Amino acid sequence: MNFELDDVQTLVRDTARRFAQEEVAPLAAEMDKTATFRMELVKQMGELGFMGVAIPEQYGGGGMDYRCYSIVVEELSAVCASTGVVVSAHSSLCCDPIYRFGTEEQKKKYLVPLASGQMLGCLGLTEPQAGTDAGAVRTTAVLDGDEWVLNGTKIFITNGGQAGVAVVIASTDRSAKHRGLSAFIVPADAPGYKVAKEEHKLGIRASSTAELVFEDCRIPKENLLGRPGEGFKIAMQTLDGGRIGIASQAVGIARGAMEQAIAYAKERQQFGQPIANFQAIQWKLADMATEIDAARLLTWRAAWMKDQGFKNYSREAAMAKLFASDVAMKATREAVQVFGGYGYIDEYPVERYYRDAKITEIYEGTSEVQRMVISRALLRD
Ligand code: COS
Repeated sequence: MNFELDDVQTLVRDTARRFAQEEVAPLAAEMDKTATFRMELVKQMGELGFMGVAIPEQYGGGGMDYRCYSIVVEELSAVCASTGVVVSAHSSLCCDPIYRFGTEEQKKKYLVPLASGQMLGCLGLTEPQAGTDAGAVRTTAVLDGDEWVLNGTKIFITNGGQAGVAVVIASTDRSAKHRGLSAFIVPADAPGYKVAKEEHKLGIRASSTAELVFEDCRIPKENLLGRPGEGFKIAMQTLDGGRIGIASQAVGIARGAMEQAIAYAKERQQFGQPIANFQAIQWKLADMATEIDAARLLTWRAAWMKDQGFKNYSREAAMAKLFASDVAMKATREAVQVFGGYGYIDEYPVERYYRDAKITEIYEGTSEVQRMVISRALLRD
């Protein structure tokens, strides 16, 4: 693995950084306050290739590698974690499984508009009783003639309120438990598809987190993704990739908070001098920078493995997410501390970073799940 960015990766980083600072940063506080995502950003990001960074150009994507994807999510999250997760959930959880497991027809019909940013995608996996125990999905899919009929409820679905397409995991054989789960491509305009509720959240408030209800929801027979019974493996492999996206988001949140803290420490005067002159502040910044670099290296290693076509990179993706989310929590907590009282009010953005960081320890597998994945790999090898 090369530590230096190549020409394409450098261009992607510079473009994403400029876009984040010029187009996203001015909207971030308002989107957080009103808990609404500005959908025009999706269109703009689609034009830049950011809605399908690692999807080949023939399917509407940017045709770049997974490291570029990680860079884009980091840059967006450094100014707005909500925008970071909109891109990450869309790319990793919806575009990626369709690209990897879809037929040529499915890719043409669904992946092209998704990866080019014409519409947003989501993954419907979690249910009220199937969170960490993802194999306990109760939503059912029954074949009726030329159509699958879906019934059930999905909760905490990132992008759920705005998605045009959902990849949905449902049971086609209850007796087979997780081996009876299958994956489906469900367009949001399918009859019986309903966005039932939007959640009000502590952080990433601009990104939609919705409950989706399927009531005799009918989709064509050919919208089965992969083979019947492959749904759990598709979901797990999809989450392996998704965890690289969330690790990248966590790195971005941590870096954004550190940059705010550095700027403030240079400008804030106490005892007749900038607080950056005090060792208590310097050490906080030094620890943040070191941990952020370590988190990014873990994240890029997992991205590199995915790019190289490693069959199994679950452990490395889990390590990256576990470590990076912890770094995001620490860095944002310390950034608020550098700001003192000003860090606790919404005059400065660090309080938003602090609220946004928490979810990285929860979604796409809690930190406890990441430890399960890592320790199982250690004990199996
Ligand atoms: N890739 C491919 N296959 C995988 C896999 C992976 N990363 N992880 C597990 N599998 C396979 C196993 O090989 C096993 O296959 P067989 O049925 O052929 O034996 C099967 O899936 C079941 O695996 P396991 O026994 O490890 O599953 P568990 O029920 O113990 O669950 C955890 C494992 C908890 C790690 C898993 O359910 C998980 O990741 N949960 C969190 C889900 C999550 O992140 N939700 C957030 C959603 S936000 S979109």
